[in-house]
Amino acid sequence: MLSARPAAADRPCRSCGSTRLQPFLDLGETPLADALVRPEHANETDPRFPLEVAFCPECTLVQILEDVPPAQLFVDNYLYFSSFSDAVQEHSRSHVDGLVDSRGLGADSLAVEIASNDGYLLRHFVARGVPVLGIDPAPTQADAAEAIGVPTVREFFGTELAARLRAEGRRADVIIANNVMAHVPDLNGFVAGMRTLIKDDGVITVENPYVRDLIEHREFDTIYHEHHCYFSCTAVDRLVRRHGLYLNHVEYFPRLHGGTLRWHISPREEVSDTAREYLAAEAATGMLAFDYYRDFGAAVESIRAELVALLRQIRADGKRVAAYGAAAKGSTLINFAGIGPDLVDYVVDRNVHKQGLLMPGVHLPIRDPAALIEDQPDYLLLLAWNFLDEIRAQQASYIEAGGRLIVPVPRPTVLEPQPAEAV
Ligand code: JHZ
Repeated sequence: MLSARPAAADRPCRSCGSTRLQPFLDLGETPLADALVRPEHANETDPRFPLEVAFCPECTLVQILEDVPPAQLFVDNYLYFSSFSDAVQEHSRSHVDGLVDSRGLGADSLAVEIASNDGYLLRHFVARGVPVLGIDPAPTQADAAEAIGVPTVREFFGTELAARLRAEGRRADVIIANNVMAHVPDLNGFVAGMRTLIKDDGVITVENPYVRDLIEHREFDTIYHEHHCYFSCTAVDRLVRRHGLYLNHVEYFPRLHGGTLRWHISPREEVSDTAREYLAAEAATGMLAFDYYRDFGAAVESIRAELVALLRQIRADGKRVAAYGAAAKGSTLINFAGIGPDLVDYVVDRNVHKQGLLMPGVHLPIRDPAALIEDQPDYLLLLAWNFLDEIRAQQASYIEAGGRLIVPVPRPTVLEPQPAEAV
């Protein structure tokens, strides 16, 4: 089951091909983070794959060294539905409104989204009368998208699909790629495909968590096999220039997925002051050199030790802990830290497709959040800490009844019951 992996020193950079990659974090062997387990397989051992992270000293891209075949990662039993977060819905709607208004999009335009999931974003173009095309190989999500009027090509995106669409006469005025560029093993093919599909005066917007937040806020749990790359502006700039595209503008959303950047990329070079400032700030912060990443592994080790000690103490005091969010990042956290049924009773998640299944690896059961009110565990470990505000609002009754939230990063903390700032 494990794929043969070249030694770190031999593995070429996913962007520039350099063979001088410098590893800085080893999370051991972890199960696939989104491969939730059916109860009938509870007694089986899930496949595990090495999870090691490295920095490229030539193009600055942070990346994992392992490749799991995409069909195994995203199609079989892939249960991530973008529409389950109100915050993501609102973020998408305002993004679409901004694009339609600023670019004057209308009935003759085409908006393409790569990894369109359940149509959570393209639906807003449809509502504004702009033709859309979704691209997503995950069948359940594509069915959901089609059901709300979002036509979806059920394939992985790359040079081949882009060339085919272009040959059919389809060119995009806007391409949106949210939380997908990190997911593709063939990064250069993905960017080359976007260049093929975008009109010469079009714009591509790409969103992804910012590697600076990952490092500075210790968000190590966002590392898993689906995420091949962890981007800075510098790495994106160098990547897209190789394909005749320019990083022209940058927006920052500090509360989305722990800190997200939106890069505006076009065939025409029109670099904004903001984009220049981001690039300059990355150089000034030291992000372009290995030293910036060197101590991250030690920081992650101390989070693991502190979290396990905290949970053991809670257990020793005779109290009970549940967890919130059967998120992919939750799987990295609990498997890396070895948090099993001895420390946490169960996980809750409002995605009905996940309820009744088991978390990968440690096999904690996933239940409806209603269980918290019936059961009132003393503590709730927030695996989906990126949705702290939203979850805290939903769980007001649990908190009023004495339940306490624990956030795991940037260091394990039991939150006070009164409203506080999100991580
Ligand atoms: P969530 C996902 O990662 C998947 P994950 C993907 N790999 C990616 O790149 C990142 O996002 C960016 C649930 N929930 O979104 C829904 C509630 O139960 O942080 C999810 O199962 N109640 C494509 O999986 C989970 O929590 C709620 O109120 O780490 C959150 O997972 C809300 C808001 C969410 O991402």
